[in-house]
Amino acid sequence: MKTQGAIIGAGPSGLLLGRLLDLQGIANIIIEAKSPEYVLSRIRAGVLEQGTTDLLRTAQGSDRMDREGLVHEGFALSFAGDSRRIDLKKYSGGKSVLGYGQTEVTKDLMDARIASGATQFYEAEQVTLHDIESDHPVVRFVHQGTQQRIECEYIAGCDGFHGVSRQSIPSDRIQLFERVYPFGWLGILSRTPPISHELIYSHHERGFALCSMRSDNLSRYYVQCSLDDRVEDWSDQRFWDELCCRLPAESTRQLVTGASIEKSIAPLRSFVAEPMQFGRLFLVGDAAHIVPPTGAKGLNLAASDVYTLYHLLRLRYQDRRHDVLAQYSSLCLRRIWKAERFSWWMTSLLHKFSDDPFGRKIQEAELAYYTSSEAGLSTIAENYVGLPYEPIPN
Ligand code: FAS
Ligand code: PHB
Repeated sequence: MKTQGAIIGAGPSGLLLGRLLDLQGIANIIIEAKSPEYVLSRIRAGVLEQGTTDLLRTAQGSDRMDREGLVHEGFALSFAGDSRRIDLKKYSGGKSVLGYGQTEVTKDLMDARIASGATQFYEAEQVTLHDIESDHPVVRFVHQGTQQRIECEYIAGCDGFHGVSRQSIPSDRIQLFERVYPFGWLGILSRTPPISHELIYSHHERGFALCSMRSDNLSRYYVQCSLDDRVEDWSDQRFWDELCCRLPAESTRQLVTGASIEKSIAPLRSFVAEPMQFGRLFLVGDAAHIVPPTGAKGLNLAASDVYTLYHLLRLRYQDRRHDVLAQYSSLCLRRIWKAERFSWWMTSLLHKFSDDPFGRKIQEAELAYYTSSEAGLSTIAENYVGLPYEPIPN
C-alpha cells in the first residue's frame, strides 16, 4: 500500500489528525494496535480547552460534543477547610472549558472515520517503522495474520507513551526529560449525580482529591493513592469514605455515592522528548510528552500538537512549502513546556508529598495567596483554559 501519511495509533491524536487530513484530501492510513472496544474502554481525560473544541469542530466531529458537553466557567480549589472558586471567565478574558470525556471524543472521531471510508487497521501486530530518514519511510505490521507494508511520505507517531514511534528514534538523537511523582491517582466512575456542577480540586493533609463529572448522572472522582496500592485494595466503600475525609464538610453533604462502574490507578509523571521529529517521523501527543492530569492538559496538549502538524502538512501539500515541517518540534515544544510547568505546579501544590507539616503549611499559604490575588487568579485561569496556540508560519 502507498499513502501520503501513515498514522500510528487511533487514540485522540491519531484519529483527530487523520480526520483533519482526510477533509483536506491528504491521504492517510491509521494503524492501531488494539481493538476499538479496548481503546474506548480506557477512561481518561474529561476537560477540553477551547483550542481543542475548536479543532474538533474543524474536524466536523463535534455535533454531539456541542449538544452534550458541559460548559465550565470556573472550578473550586479547597484547602485548609476553605473552598475558593476560580472564576475562569472573569480571569481569563471570557474563556471557559468544556466537560466532555475523552472516550466520547474518541467515539465521535471513530464514527467519522468509519463514515469517511478512510483506511484503518485495528489490532495491528508487530508494527515497525523503517527508513524514517529517507523520503519514503515504510511501516510494516501484521494484520489478521498477514504481513502488511505501507510506503508513505510522512509518519505521525500518535502511539502514546508506550508506543513504537519514539522507540524508533536512535537514543543519541533524542533527549528525554522526566519527573516521576511518588504517588498515583485512584479514579472511579459512578452513575451518580456529580457532587457539584463544577470541578473541585482538594488539598488535604490525607492527600489530594478531585471531583469531576461526565454528565449530570455520571461522576468521575479521584483520590491520591500510594504507588503500592492495587485497585483490589480499594472497595467502593473505602473509596467513598476516603473521598469524604478529603473534602470540605459543606461539599460532602451533596455527595451521592454508588457502585463504581470503572476503577483504575494511574501513575503520575512529567515527561518530554526533544526533538519531536526525526527525518519523516513526527511524534504527537503522549508519544512525545506526558503531564500529571492535575492541570487537565494531557489530551489538550495532544490536540495542539495535532493542530500544528495538520497546518504544516497542509502548507507542504497545498502550498508546496517543503521547508515548514522542520519547525514542527520547536513550535510544539514552546507551548508544551509551559503546560508541563503548570501541570507540575498544580501537582506540587495540591498533593501530599510527606508528613512534613512545614511543607503542608507552605502549600496552604501558596493556595491562600494565589486565590486571594488578582494576579494569582489570572495566572491560574489563563493556564487552566489553555495558553494561546503558537502561530503557524505563513
Ligand atoms: P493515547 O495513549 O491515548 O493513544 C495512543 C494509541 O496508540 C493507543 O490507542 C494505543 O493502543 C496505540 N498504540 C500504542 N502502541 C502502538 C503500536 N506499537 N502500534 C500501533 N498503535 C499503538 N489527560 C487529561 O487531560 N486528563 C486526565 O484525567 C487524564 N487521565 C489519564 C489517565 C491515564 C491512565 C492515562 C494513561 C492518561 C491520562 N490522560 C489524561 C492523558 C490522556 O488523556 C492522553 O493525554 C491522551 O490519551 C493522549 O492521546 P494520544 O496522544 O492519542 O495517546
Ligand atoms: C476528569 O474529569 O477525568 C479530569 C478532570 C480534570 C483533571 C483531571 C481529570 O485535571
